[in-house]
Amino acid sequence: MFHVASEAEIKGGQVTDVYFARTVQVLKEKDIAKRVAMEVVAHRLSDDYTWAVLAGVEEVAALFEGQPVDVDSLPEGTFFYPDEPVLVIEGQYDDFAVYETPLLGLLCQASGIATKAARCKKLAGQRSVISFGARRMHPAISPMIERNAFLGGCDGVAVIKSAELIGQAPVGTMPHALILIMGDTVSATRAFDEVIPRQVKRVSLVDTLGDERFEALKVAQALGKNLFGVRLDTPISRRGDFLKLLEEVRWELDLKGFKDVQIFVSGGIDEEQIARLNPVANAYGVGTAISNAEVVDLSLDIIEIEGEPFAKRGKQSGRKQVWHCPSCGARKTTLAKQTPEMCSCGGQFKDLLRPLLRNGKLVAKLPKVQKIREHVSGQLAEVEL
Ligand code: PCP
Repeated sequence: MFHVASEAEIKGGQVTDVYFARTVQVLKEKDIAKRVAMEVVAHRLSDDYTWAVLAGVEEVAALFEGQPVDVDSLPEGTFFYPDEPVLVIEGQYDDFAVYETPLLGLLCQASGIATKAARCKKLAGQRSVISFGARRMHPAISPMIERNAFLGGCDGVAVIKSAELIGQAPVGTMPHALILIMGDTVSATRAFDEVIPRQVKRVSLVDTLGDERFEALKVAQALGKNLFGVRLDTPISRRGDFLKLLEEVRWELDLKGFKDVQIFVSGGIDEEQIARLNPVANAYGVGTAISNAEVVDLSLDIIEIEGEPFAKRGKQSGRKQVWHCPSCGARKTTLAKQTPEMCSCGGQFKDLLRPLLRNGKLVAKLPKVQKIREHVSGQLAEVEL
């Protein structure tokens, strides 16, 4: 029905670029079986990003479970920098060659989404950032998109299936359709308040039929204490200076005693908008900017053959380790068998690349997505954008 690969097809190595399958054919035909080590690295990050968030590791573990390979990885949610190996895989090349395509697909997209979510959350600070972008992408991957938006920093996700995957309640306000069908904002908001379970915050959409300022006052007067907030998704043709519009709505709500009513904005929200609207906005619905985030340009390359360092031009050969100083945040990449001296700050470097699978058996305890989100948020507090 849908043009997507099944889990069995992905695990079965069918989602691969044909030249990998042909390479395996050649090696088998020529009876060449080489044990190699390969590493996943981003040699550059998009735009002016200095760091990225590694995501997709849980799915990579699922991809290689049962395969005769050893995999080491940075823990999911770990921040990484250009030229740092984030994952290393070792085995007989023709045993896992076809998995390069899904491996990179799982890491590149998930890390792009998690990184963008983290950047948006860094800018929004305590203000909520809700993932609203599933409708911009193929529904088969909505849970993946929103899981990584959540671990990257989003405070909630909109899609029911995604929320189930991360063990959270889905977050949503109301669509324009409800107001159009009910005929006006107050009747729609009242109906929502009468029908929807109490624990769901009442956020009324106030840009459908009339001026946001007057619509916001009407629903505030209609619902009183039951109204948690108003959402402005003002059409571009009417948006003008959106900050000025938000300030006006805030002013009138406060003037009429509705100081607690929160202002939620959505529609074309990205980092720049968040930085600009923060003085008034209390929460953001971010769609395309996160769900369609630029992928992280990760590549997988051979660094050792039969234990001997060997790599293509432009690539440093040999197995490496990534070190982090918990005291000052300094990073170091060394050959795997080397241990760095003490950090110049006096701190002790800690190794970050850890065993994930041994001969296809999971040897790492995979953290819950909430734990990964906390790991991200801890690092986010230590870095600048
Ligand atoms: C959209 C809907 C999405 C938001 C905007 C994402 O509003 O609420 O979640 O937008 P973005 O991709 O630009 O960030 P409408 O399509 O106007 O929708 P609705 O009436 O469904 O709220």
